[in-house]
Amino acid sequence: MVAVIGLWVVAMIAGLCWARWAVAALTGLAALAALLVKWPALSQPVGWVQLAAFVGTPWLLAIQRGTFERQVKEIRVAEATQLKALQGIIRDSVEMQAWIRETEGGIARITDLYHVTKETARALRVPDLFAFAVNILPRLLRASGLRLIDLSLSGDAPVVLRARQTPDGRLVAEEVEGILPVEQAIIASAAQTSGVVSADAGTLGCELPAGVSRVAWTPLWSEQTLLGVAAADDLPADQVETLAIVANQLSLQLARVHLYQQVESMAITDTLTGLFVRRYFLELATEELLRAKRHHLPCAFLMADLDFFKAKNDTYGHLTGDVVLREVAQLLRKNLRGIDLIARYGGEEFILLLVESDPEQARLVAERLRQLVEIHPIRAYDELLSQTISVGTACYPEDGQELQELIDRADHALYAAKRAGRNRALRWSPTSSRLKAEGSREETGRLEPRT
Ligand code: GH3
Ligand code: MG
Ligand code: MG
Repeated sequence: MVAVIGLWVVAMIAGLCWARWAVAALTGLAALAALLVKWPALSQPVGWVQLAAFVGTPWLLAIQRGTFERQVKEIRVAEATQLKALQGIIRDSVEMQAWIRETEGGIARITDLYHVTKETARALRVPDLFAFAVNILPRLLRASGLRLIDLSLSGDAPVVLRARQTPDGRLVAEEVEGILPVEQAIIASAAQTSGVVSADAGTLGCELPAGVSRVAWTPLWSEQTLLGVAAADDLPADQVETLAIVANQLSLQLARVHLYQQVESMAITDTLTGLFVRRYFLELATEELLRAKRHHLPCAFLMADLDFFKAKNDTYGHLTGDVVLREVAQLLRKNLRGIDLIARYGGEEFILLLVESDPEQARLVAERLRQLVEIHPIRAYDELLSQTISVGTACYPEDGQELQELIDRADHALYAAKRAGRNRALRWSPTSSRLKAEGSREETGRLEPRT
């Protein structure tokens, strides 16, 4: 009986362990042993029930264990699927974060570029353009210095604007006289390039500024015209593309500024003589007279008119007359100081403002200019001509206080010079104004008309 129970217990354990062959063998053995010891009594129906329970319980346990094993397996499979899905989600989210970071970087660059355009688009002059660029560019470029070379002034030397990095990372405009050898080398190579070039002292063949080991530069082209060059000192290699993008913006803005300056200069410059127009002269003279009043400084207004110019036109034609007019205008301008003003006031009449000049200085200048024109031979097409001018002068503060009054009096003095025989310079006096008044009355009676 003990063996029967022992076999049954082992069969139960095998059932627990889901060892189906062992359960079958052990329950078979246990049933056989039970039949041998005649337990249960199979003559009674209850005996069959007992035998069935005896043999069935290890199988029930085994079935339970099997179900449990299957469920565990299913759960593990589900877990593995979920884990895989989770890993996929984590990978996607990492990729998404990297993309967001990259997109944010791109947006920041586009925003900065937008700011470069917005800032520099306000500039109307090249120095303003550079100042605005210097303000915004440290956000885009990690350069230790910036240079903008303006090549627009045909004939004149290039204009170089420079900025250096301060220890706090800002770029600050730097004043250096003249063009440095590195800038000369950059200008020389710019016309042959179209993109960003980066070079050290050895490649450039000249010394670099102290503390600079490399310079990157790019020409600023507008269609077929080289407007200038943008250069960055010690620019990291990964920023070359950014410099190219910035340079693209700068060339657009530089072209716009040049166009603005051209239009502005056309509006204030007389096309035939290259002198200022009357309106612009009056604007500048108003300022200058105010300054003279503020600082108690003298100044003088000169009105100069070509003598018998109508006859020259009539004899040689208007084209020749134009050449004479232009020559006289240039002669007068070249023989004035840079601070003095000269403009074409009317047809063949010029107005001059001699800054900080007293009556004696004004007399000397007027006489010198008159003589210069008189002795200057003028080549106009096939003709070699001469020309004289008459000059009237009015001095501040002695001859008048207000701009129009001074101009009128210089004109009265000019009238007096014409009446006195032309080719002479006279200063205003009350007599000249009287003469002019009488002349005007006579002119209405058609005595001697004057321009
Ligand atoms: P005056 O000595 O009194 O000044 O005599 P004028 O002949 O110079 O003076 P007038 O006023 O009789 O003539 C001025 C002439 O200047 C008439 C006009 O045709 C000429 N003129 C004005 N503007 C121009 C110009 O742009 N080109 C040319 N070729 N002639 C001009
Ligand atoms: Mg004249
Ligand atoms: Mg005239």
